[in-house]
Amino acid sequence: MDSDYFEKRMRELEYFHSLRCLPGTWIVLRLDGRGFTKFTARAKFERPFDGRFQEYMRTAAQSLLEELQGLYVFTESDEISIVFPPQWDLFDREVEKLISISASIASVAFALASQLAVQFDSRIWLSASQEQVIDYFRWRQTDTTRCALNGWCHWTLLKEGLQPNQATAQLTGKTLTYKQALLQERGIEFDTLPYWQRYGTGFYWETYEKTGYNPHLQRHETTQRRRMRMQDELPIGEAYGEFIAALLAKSLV
Ligand SMILES: Nc1nc2c(ncn2[C@@H]2O[C@H](COP(=O)(O)OP(=O)(O)OP(=O)(O)O)[C@@H](O)[C@H]2O)c(=O)[nH]1
Ligand SMILES: [Mg+2]
Repeated sequence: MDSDYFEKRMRELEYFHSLRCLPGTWIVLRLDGRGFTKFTARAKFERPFDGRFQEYMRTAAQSLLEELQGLYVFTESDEISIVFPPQWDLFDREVEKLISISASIASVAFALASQLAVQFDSRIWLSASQEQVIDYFRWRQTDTTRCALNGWCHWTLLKEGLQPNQATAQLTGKTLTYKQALLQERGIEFDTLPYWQRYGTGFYWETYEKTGYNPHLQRHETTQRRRMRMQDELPIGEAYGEFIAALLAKSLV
């Protein structure tokens, strides 16, 4: 067989390899821990929230921001969202690369930090609109609060001896007020629980000035440096939208 022809035929079957994220769009990668309900139970992490688990998630989020040079990364529960500006062109915006490499980075960072074998999946969210990116992050933050309240109620009822299906039945269709009251009756004030549990944690780049001595010129000089900043008390609601808008705007100047 003609080897060039053979090579071409084989390459053609790498069917998705030419897929790229649309030019000029904002890209968000969302990563999620695979089977973390079972994994966190096996590894005996505290329920519904464990500070150590959160540290490992933060390590994975920071690693993504660093390796992929994103604008902003947000983490809550077992998920991480990272946003890239329209002009970002790492890996030529190849879909296969973005998904597989981001999942590898998060899995390895979490696994090395925790010494536990884990996997993350990854998906791509695209939009040409800056407003939609803001909505995206507000959506994930709202989901964080909803899941935190449900998680606290669920595990509180289980600790009282209910079976998972009984706890689910008791909570299904109930209002936020009902759920908050359920916790309050048991001495848990939802509004005073740690911020990161209710609203997530963000990381972004900030610039700062560093003064050092230049031995060649024999004088002190001030240079602009960049460092990663953690925000574990994120603004909420509209203020969170403004916070995201300001970060996105910085990438377009
Ligand atoms: N114990 C404990 N569990 C946590 C913590 N943070 C997240 N989780 C659990 O992680 C799970 C995340 O849920 P999902 O992503 O919907 O479910 P999953 O089991 O990971 O399944 P897939 O994502 O579909 O693979 C939930 O069961 C959470 O309770 C934590 O701090 N402590
Ligand atoms: Mg998961």
